[in-house]
Amino acid sequence: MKTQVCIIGGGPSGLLLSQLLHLKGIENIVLERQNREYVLTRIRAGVLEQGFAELLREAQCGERMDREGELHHGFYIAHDGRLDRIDLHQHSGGRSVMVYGQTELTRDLYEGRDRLKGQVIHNAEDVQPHDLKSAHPYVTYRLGDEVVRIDCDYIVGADGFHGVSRRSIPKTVLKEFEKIYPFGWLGVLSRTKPVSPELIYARHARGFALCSLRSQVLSRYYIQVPLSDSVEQWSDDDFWVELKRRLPDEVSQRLVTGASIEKSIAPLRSFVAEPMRYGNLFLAGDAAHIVPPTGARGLNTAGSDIYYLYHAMVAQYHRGDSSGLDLYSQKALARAWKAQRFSWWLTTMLHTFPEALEYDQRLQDTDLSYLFSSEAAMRSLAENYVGLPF
Ligand code: FAS
Ligand code: PHB
Repeated sequence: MKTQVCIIGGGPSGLLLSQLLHLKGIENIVLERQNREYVLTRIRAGVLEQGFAELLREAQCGERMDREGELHHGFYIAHDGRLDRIDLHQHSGGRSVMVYGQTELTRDLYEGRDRLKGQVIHNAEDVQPHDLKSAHPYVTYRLGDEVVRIDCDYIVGADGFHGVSRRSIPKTVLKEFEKIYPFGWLGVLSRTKPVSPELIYARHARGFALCSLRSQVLSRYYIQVPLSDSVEQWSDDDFWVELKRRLPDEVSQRLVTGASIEKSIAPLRSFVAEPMRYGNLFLAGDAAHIVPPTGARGLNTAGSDIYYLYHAMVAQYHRGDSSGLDLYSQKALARAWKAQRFSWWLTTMLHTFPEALEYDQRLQDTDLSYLFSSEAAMRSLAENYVGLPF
């Protein structure tokens, strides 16, 4: 088989790039190791920057997001028994975020691929990129007993943190930066009315909590738990009791509880791999970087990678201009590190750290009081949360 761009990974990064390139007449094939149903069972991000939402519309996959998603102009921070609102609209020069689940947008992207008769190959096993430094790289994979080869011009590794692409860059070239947090997030999805029209990030001595939503009848909640916890230890009732203890009374009293339809624990890490290009392999999304979900930057940083790569490939194929590809790693990393900083800062300010010095806890208190006393601090938070420019 032959194509122009072979994309490894059929998550949001791979599908979004595939759809955008197709619309510009750039041939591509997506290789996904799971089946579509499995990919669509994963419950992940919920908040989209305007830039990501605009990319989805450009990919002709934004119609349901615009119909069912919710524009949010602010969110709350709960602390010391009270709620304080962050007015994103006021402090970011009139911008907002779109609340629309990653599962739904991934479904929209799959349907977009189907509409354009895009090539997404599921259950692709043993995917392996080859000859990355040559002008004629190729990818092999196995479908059942058959080994298939795809010759291409470029390979995009959009295969997430546990994918094969990053591991294909020689250890003598790749540099990895990592910070592991001493806790995880226990997340619950429930068919209940959300407790608040806008998100609530709660800082509490018992640990962080987050009240989010997918729609007015589907709520998403998280509580910080020790890394040693397992999902089996947490009954739905125990979860609701603990969540209420971390919220101000005015919120916990109106919390509508219900059966969890999804319950999982995600560890928190900060991770960046450099460079994001090796020969004709380009890393994008979680294959290159991971953030703690506190700042809702994970999927959105994948979005800026895709934006840069899409425009770079259009320049290359339509005008023979390789400058975007040559600068891709530098540009994508510059923005990814800003997302790393913001996610680390918000995580550090809002979570409890078991080994923290009392001095560190005072710094957390001060960070929060400075935020609510400074227009500059509020503007900084707002511009990062709505999304820095691509
Ligand atoms: P993905 O991991 O989504 O997709 C990679 C795809 O590649 C997968 O479908 C995988 O099956 C496939 N693949 C892997 N190896 C392969 C191989 N060898 N061959 C072929 N295919 C292969 N972000 C937020 O902004 N907010 C959140 O609340 C949030 N919560 C999260 C919770 C969890 C548990 C996780 C893991 C992530 C969360 N994230 C969150 C981040 C998440 O949304 C990612 O940023 C987003 O999924 C990135 O998308 P992709 O880069 O496409 O990677
Ligand atoms: C979510 O709705 O899953 C969500 C929202 C905001 C975050 C993290 C997760 O910061």
